[in-house]
Amino acid sequence: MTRSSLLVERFHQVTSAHGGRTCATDSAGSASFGDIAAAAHRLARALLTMAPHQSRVALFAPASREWVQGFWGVTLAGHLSVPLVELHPAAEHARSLAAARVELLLVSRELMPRAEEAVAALARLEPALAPPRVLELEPLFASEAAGADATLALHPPSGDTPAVLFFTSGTTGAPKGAVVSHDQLAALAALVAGAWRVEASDRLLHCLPLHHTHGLSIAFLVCFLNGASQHFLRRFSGEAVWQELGASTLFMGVPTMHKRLLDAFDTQPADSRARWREAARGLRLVTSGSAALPETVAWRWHALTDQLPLERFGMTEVGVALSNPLDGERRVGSCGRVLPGMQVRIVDEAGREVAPGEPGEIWIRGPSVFTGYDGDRNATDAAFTDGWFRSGDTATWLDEGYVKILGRTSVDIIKSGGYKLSALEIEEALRRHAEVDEVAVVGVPDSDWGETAVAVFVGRGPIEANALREFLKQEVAPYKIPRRFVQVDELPKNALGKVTKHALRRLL
Ligand code: MLC
Ligand code: AMP
Repeated sequence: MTRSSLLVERFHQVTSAHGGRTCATDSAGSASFGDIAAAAHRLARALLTMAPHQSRVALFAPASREWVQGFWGVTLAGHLSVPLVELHPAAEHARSLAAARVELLLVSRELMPRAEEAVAALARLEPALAPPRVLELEPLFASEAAGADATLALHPPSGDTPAVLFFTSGTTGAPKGAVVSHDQLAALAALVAGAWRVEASDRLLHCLPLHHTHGLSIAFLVCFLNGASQHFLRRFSGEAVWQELGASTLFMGVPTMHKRLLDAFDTQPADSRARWREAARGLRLVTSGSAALPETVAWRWHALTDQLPLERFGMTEVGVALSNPLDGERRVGSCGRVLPGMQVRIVDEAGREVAPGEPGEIWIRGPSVFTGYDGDRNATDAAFTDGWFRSGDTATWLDEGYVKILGRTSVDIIKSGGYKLSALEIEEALRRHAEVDEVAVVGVPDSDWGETAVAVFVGRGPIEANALREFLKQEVAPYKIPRRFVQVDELPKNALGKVTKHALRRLL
């Protein structure tokens, strides 16, 4: 028999040990661990009264105390959380609701009009699908919700219960739903907190989106489950981060954020620079992940604070596999060494370990590796070999066990500002435009975003880039919209008629 959830066990330990201490703050106020626990229990009981069995619950709230309470309410009820974000247009929300077969949609009051648009878009997309029941979040925390059974006992779910479904871009067009269980999240939080010594004395400045592993598992859960407090910024802004940094001990970001912070710093007058420098120097730890940290950015942080950011390598399906050490050598240009508790191989095409200095694909095994792609057994089976998750990243061993990431093996995966984009998903969206005949999306290097997506297309007539941009705004998340559109007479193809993306990339 599977034991009960370590995630829920840890939640109870932390909320009782730190009940009166601040857990989460946002621009509107503050909540203690005790406040969060009380609200989450009320929500869980209301949810279980409405949906007694493992249900799929989408959470649509800004990064805030309410989001934290909503997440734990769904988790304590043993339901599966499907985190949605404000950034996405109704059409993308509708596709997520349909793909995840969401039964309940929990919405913060202010986002209710957006949720209604999403449900209307869902009805157009899949008229035969039963729409989710839409519930306003706030009344469910405030008191026992109407009809909820206040005496309902909350039994901890088992450790293998699915906890979160993350949509992640793949090489097959539509995003896949990666499902992570209670114990996998608990394992990730324990491994990372151990390596970075995250403790109750820490305060994280949280400005990452909560629909991905970095913001939800690596930042939010690692801190929450270790009694650290966190301040939520609704969205990243260099100015707002600098203002809050002085009261924080931890900052976790993607390389684009680090670069923007340094660029903002450089434009300040001397007195602000002095204050900001002091704030940055007061941080215990700055981490970077989700994309390669440019060496220039790492050294600029060092010049400012005498500390290098701690770079680590993670993945939705994996958690964190490699990390530079907290105390030892933080090596610029490397993601560090295998995180204790995880296993990593770098292999050639035949699955044989490569020698140090040789390139190969990273394969990963460990307690935080995900359960599988939702409802897609074939894709899940195809992602593993002998229990090892094949990452799709090319890397090489440096000396002393350090690893360097060299890039993605697939030309169809683009990493822009830390978001993973599928070229095929963007191409499919563009093909829905009546005037687009053929299209190929490729990633090109960019000093701010790491990489950006460029759409090269053949039109049925001349098409303005702005028309395509406006069209895509209704279809996909804004960060998936290519930053450049190039109209051509024809796309380069091989003898089989397939677009040669490597050749195309060289032309841009
Ligand atoms: C925003 N835009 C982007 C973009 N982010 N375009 C391409 N790539 C991106 N990443 C668009 C905006 O919609 C806007 O379009 C224009 O660019 C300028 O926006 P901005 O206001 O300057 O950007 P901002 O909204 O501030 O976003 C920048 C950012 C954001 C860096 C804060 O991209 C971000 O939050 N990135 C983090 C992604 C993340 O958390 N990844 C983790 C995945 S998990 P317009 O049309 O309005 O001009 C993972 C595992 C692991 O990878 O190891 O961590
Ligand atoms: P995601 O699928 O959005 O979780 O993104 C995971 C991917 O981000 C990995 O497969 C890598 O391609 C990339 N990534 C994460 N951390 C790093 C890093 N430190 N350096 C280079 N690439 C990274």
